[in-house]
Amino acid sequence: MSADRKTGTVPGRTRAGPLVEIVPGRTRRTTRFRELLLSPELEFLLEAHNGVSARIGEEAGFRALWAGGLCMSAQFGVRDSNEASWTQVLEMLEFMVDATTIPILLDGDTGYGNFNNVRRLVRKLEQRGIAAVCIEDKLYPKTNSFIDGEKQQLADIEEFCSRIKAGKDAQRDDDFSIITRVEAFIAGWGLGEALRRAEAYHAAGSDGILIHSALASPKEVLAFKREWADRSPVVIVPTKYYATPTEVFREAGFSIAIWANHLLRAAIPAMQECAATLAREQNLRSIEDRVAPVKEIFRLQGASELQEAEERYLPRQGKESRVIVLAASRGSALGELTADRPKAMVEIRGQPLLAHIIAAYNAAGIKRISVVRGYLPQAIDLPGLSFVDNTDYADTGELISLARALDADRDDTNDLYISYGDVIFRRYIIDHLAEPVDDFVIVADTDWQESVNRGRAADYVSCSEPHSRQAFYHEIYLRRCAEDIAEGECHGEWMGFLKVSARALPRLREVVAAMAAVPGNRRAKLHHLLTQLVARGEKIRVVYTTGHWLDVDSLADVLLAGRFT
Ligand code: SPV
Ligand code: MG
Repeated sequence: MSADRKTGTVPGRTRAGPLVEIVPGRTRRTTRFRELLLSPELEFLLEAHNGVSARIGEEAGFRALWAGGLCMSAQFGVRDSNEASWTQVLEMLEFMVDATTIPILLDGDTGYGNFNNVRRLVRKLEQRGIAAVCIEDKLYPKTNSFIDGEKQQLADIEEFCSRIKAGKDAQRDDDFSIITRVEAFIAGWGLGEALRRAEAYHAAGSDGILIHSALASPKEVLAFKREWADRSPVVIVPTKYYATPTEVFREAGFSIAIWANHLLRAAIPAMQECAATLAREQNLRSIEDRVAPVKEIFRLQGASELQEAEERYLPRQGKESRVIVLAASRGSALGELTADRPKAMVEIRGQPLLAHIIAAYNAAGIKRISVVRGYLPQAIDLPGLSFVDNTDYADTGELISLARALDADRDDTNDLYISYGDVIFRRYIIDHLAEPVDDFVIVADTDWQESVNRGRAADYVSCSEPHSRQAFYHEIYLRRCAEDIAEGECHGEWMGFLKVSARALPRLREVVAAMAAVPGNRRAKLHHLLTQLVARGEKIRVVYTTGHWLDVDSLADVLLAGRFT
């Protein structure tokens, strides 16, 4: 194709204005479309009708797309007769532009009205990042060219030229293209009418001619091209003359061939077959290998980009935190109540104790919960949990249970909460734990005298400062946690919760593994772990609170828990 054909405005020149699509480091889509239109090579446009088909077209290597009226209306389930409003088309175009980086040529039908509608259309297309529009010389509402073409009325030439001129005057980006589609052959006219019209449209400012034909042979479009020569680029839609070798189009010097409806036509038999199979067989087995995996949908949607963005933008805390609930022991003190289930499954107000614990964590947005089972593991069967079994539960303590749970899940990307399976609590306690950003956080009950008065075994804490009104604003750290802290040094009762930041998890693993390796620690409890962490120089932040939790150790506790609200 000779350089003479390269008419049109100078690529790259842009009228100033806020509406021009500017992507840093990349040529504008309008400019890239114009380059394709003016290129001496035969270029190809693929039909796309929504965001995902547009992305598939781009991935296949197409350098531009055809947003065809036939397929866009068909995917809405309506006819190619302007039944979908132009703004509905515009909405879909926006998804297509967002899903791609390549230029899109809109099949703008007749321009949806007269000159005034065309200029508004052009403005809106530029705003949405569409590179070019094609308008055809028919009347609104149009009918598809392959339906009773001969009955279709062509537009008055002058009136159609006014649509072209108004569109060209309206564009702000000089590289936006308006292709004009000559429907003379479709409407049963001859070459003379086609050329007369093309000439007028060219003079009115059209950037290229789409010459359409419904014949099974390319003879009309080839005849047109011979006469038209290189006055402006010529675009074809070979749907009906599909058997023509592409070389013929190349040799004839066409600018662009549009594969105008093939993605939708490919999808239709695939969908029909899938629907019929499922209706017939009422199961998914036979279809699974013939449909795209769900992962492929995620990929086409760009799901991984969102995951990366979530990492960057969303606060991590609490989001994907996980919990280890230590629930291996039987709770022999509960007698008959634990004959057929471990303590964590004893019912409190109609629900297993463990269900109350899970509900509290779920309410705080934490759903990754793993439970260490020991005594009668099968009895712990609540949904949505993962399980770790400590088969040595009878002669090991909580430290070993924790060590097993840490070994079972080595994901250290999120904060970890460690909890007992026999402690119920008000939900806000989790918020107290979650708030400080320290590596280790525990909650201590200032009402520790209550446990002393009841004569029960408890883990007491001695801290850097006792609870007081002034201390509310201070950062308080653990000094010691044990069952036998002298009254003068005791500041609270440890409630059994420990939060460990993702950052500190490798250090926790190290300490737990080192302790678990010592035979004398087989029955070690978590307060031994806290003491060891402090001994190693870790700072364990203490948050004081009062009441609103219950350690279920005895039958009396079960009764008390039943009244716990
Ligand atoms: C379209 O794809 O909507 C077209 C081409 O306009 S045709 O259906 O051949 O008219
Ligand atoms: Mg169309």
